[in-house]
Amino acid sequence: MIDTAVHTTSGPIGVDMLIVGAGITGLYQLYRARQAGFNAIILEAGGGIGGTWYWNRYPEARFDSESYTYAYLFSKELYDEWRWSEHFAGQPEIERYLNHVADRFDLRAHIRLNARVTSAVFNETTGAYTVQSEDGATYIARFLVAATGVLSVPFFPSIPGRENFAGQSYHTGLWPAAPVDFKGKRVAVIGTGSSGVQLVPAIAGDVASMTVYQRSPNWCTPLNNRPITEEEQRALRADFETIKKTLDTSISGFLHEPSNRSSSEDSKEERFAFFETLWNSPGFSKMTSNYADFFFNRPLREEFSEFLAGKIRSIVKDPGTADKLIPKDHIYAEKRPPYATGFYEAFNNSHVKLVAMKETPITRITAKGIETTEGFEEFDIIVWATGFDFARAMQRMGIRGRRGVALQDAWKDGPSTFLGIQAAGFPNLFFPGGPHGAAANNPRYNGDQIDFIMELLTHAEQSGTNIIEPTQAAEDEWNHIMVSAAPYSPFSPELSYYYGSNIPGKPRKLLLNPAGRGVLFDVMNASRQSGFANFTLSSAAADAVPA
Ligand code: N01
Repeated sequence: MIDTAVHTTSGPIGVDMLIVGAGITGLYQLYRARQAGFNAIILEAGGGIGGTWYWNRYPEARFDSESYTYAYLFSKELYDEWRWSEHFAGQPEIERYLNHVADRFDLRAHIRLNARVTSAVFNETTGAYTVQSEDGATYIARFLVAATGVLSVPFFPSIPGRENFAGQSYHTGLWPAAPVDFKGKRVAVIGTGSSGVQLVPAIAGDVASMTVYQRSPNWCTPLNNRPITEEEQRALRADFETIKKTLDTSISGFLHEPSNRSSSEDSKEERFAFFETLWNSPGFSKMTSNYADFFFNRPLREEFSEFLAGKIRSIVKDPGTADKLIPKDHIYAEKRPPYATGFYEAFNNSHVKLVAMKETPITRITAKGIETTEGFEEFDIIVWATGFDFARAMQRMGIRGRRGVALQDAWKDGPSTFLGIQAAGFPNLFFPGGPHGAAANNPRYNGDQIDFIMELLTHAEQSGTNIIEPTQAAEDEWNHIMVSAAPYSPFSPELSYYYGSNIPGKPRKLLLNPAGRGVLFDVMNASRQSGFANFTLSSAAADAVPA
């Protein structure tokens, strides 16, 4: 095998596994592959390690899953030696952690930065992919893993004149490495999803003025972040095995205590008292520790939304602004809720203004600022917090499978997968962390998928085969499970980006795994027990792949 870390010739580079993306998923895949003896490398488009946590470096970007539940659990030594400073770590700390992991496990030498993949074409004879990257290199990879994430293609809405703005403009998902100076600047923020609501309070104290352009309000609740105390640090270490077991097995992939109480056991007054406890509890526990019937009881979610509307009115001093910040088009959990600190409070500053775009839409952007149906405002900086084209990245890197079929054509009506890890017609392509995989705390699900992929590769190797592809029947069955479970998901097909609804012209299809982790585990276990019978395993000619 060629050691890609020191390879200098100009010919194609042969590798066992080429992983695209040096985010949380890609790094774990690289670790597992190298541990199993594969000659594996990562190609990463960015100039540093971290994936999402490299690109999204806007002020106050941070986890909204607890740091120790989002981080790796594969090494007790790593877990023991890394001390998260806060329950929900900020981007700089997360980036440091991922760089530490790369160094700690000798991964860095096998990662090529600034190497965006431009094409990856399957060769039917060799069973390998020919992969080209923007830096001019060509690779021949027996296995191709797209660890490209679901929130990695930033979306800019097509607002007339967007490109004419002469001031500074930034997308939260493409934030520059050099800090942006907001001091004394007139700033527009467009978008109030998780990114926008984190950024707005973070810069409110610096800016001369800020106008937040909100198309639809979101149900934003407090993150309730705080430093991890010494006592908690000790407990986190002492309880590693229990914590790991819970995170490895729980449906949500969180540590939050699920409630076994039904809402019907309480009076409305008692329910509101419980909601108050949830309001003061960390991150996603507003969902995961809510009443046991929360996801099956729409009136309960309407009541929770009523409680939240009361909270918004109590925080925001101007009743007109408060009313605009209360969602009318959806109830809690129909869209992925953001968790932030001080978002609503920011509007109590006289220099922070809200524009409700449904009442006063943006008509155009000029060199100097933004025009709405109500007037024009000049800005020095526009921040686009307008989200992502979910699960799109792997369809934009020129993947072609059997008979030269492009993945983006095969998936023109939406992704079709088996276990959210492979697609028929694209042998030896794996995409942990892609569509149909996760339904809650992402790294936990993505890790489950990678562990399964490694078992599958080992099984193939032991059986003397090297071309792996799910059967069409297995894929059809998994798609059927996804489609049948989708109506039970709380997310709105019309409003949630999980259905692709934020991208004009994108097919509406639930891109998560609505059946959840339990079903993912069940189907994976059945596959293992059957000797991976839902995959077709075959062999390329022994000398077909360059050594
Ligand atoms: O993107 P979003 P995001 N004109 O799609 C608006 C993760 N994340 O980057 O709701 C004007 O949620 C759009 O309006 P509407 C997390 O999974 C995690 O904020 O479509 N506005 C919305 O307000 C999150 O869910 C953290 O009407 C337009 C906003 O832009 C995901 O990333 C932090 C528009 C986009 O919101 C995405 O979050 C940050 C238009 N034409 C992100 N088009 C953590 O804390 C869209 N918008 C871990």
